[in-house]
Amino acid sequence: MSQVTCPDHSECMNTVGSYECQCLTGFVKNSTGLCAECPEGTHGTNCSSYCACNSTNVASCDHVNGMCSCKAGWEHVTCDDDIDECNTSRVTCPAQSECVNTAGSYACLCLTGFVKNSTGLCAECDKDTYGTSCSEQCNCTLNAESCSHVDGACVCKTGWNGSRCENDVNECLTNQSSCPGDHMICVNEFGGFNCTCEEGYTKNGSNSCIDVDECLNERDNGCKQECSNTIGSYLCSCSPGFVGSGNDCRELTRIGMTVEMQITAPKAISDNTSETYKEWKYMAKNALYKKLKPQVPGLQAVIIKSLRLGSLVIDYDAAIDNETHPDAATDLTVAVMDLAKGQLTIDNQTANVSLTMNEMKVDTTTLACDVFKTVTPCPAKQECQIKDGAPGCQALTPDSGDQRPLYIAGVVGGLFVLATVLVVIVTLSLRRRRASTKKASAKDNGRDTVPAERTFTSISGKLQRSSSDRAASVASGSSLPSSRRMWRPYSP
Ligand SMILES: [Ca+2]
Ligand SMILES: [Ca+2]
Repeated sequence: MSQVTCPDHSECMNTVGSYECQCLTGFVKNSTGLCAECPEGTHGTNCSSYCACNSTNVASCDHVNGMCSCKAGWEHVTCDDDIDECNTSRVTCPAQSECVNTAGSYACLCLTGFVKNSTGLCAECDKDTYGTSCSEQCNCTLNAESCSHVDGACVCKTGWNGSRCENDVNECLTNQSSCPGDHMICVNEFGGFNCTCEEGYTKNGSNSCIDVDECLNERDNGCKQECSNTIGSYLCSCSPGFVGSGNDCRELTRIGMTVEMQITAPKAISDNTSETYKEWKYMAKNALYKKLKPQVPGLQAVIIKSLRLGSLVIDYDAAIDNETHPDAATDLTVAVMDLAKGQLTIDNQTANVSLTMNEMKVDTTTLACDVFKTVTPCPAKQECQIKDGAPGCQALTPDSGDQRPLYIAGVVGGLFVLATVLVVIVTLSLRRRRASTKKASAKDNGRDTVPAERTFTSISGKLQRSSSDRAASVASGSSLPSSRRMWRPYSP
């Protein structure tokens, strides 16, 4: 009996009276009678079962037993479940990226603020972009130091704020200690601030201000005469010999005089640059000022011009204010005459004073008006006279100086008349004499000219009296008698 052979993928099954070639599980008879593998999606005996696999996610369905082989990324019996690769150790994303699971797969996405570069790695956004894939444009102003590559936040440079760094910070308001030094002033500036000094102060290093000595440089002060520095400012004052305040200075009348005293002064005062000289100058000034001032309210200053040895010689000016003290010249005259008669104390040494003014030695015999004239000349139509015991300028009386031309005319006229009368008298006398001589012939020629001589004698007598009047009045220092004034034009 011959052996029956069934085609591939089939097996022989004995039947009553015959046999049958039945397809194996997973195969089915096709139109040619051969067994072919189950069509896709079916399995089992005669491929009568449908695969239960997810058709999308399945790679293949076993045609015998219907088991699903899943595509990558999917799992479980029917391949319905996505595999979260990010949770497995199989996946490692590069730096600055994160793993993102997807249906059936995963992706490594760059973190916000990073973007994939040509090598596939994630690089930080350039300075002007930010956000996911660096797709946003930064909106900061130029005052920003940087723009966050993640969220675009502007990081401001020092001195600026605001979301776009568009606002200047006023450091002078926000930070009281911006300029901590004394006398410093905070000045706000765009993007910063500056510390300057108050007026009258200057920077000393970066953190302090010191006073400016405006007096050191003429450009820094407006003083016309003296300048003295003060903390934060300066003061103008008048030089010695001037009076007033600030720059309103008026020149004083200065009267020079020399005082000599027999006291012992150190030899060092012969060097006028020495400290001793300065010290003695100061003492001399104070001594003279204290001596004179009580008598001379108009005395504004004693200005020492020089000190000399011998034993001590002080050249100085007394500066008086005639304008506000009309009696200053009179007061000074009296005070100087008192000083010349009195004593002075310098350096605890008291001695008699020898005083010289304008080469005139002032002593007990000196006339007050002579001292006064040295102190101040009288204005026109006035002259020095003693009134109430003190010298001063007094207006000339109406019959004196201002009438002088009239008096000159009067005197000249008077003399002319007198001379004419004399000539007439002499002429008449001569004629009479000649006549009587003729009449008397040679009998009597002894007549003299006594009347004429007597007249001349009386004129020269008047002249002599006038000169002695003048001498007497000069000696007494009193006002001159009118006779002196009358004759003055003819005095040698
Ligand atoms: Ca600022
Ligand atoms: Ca100053």
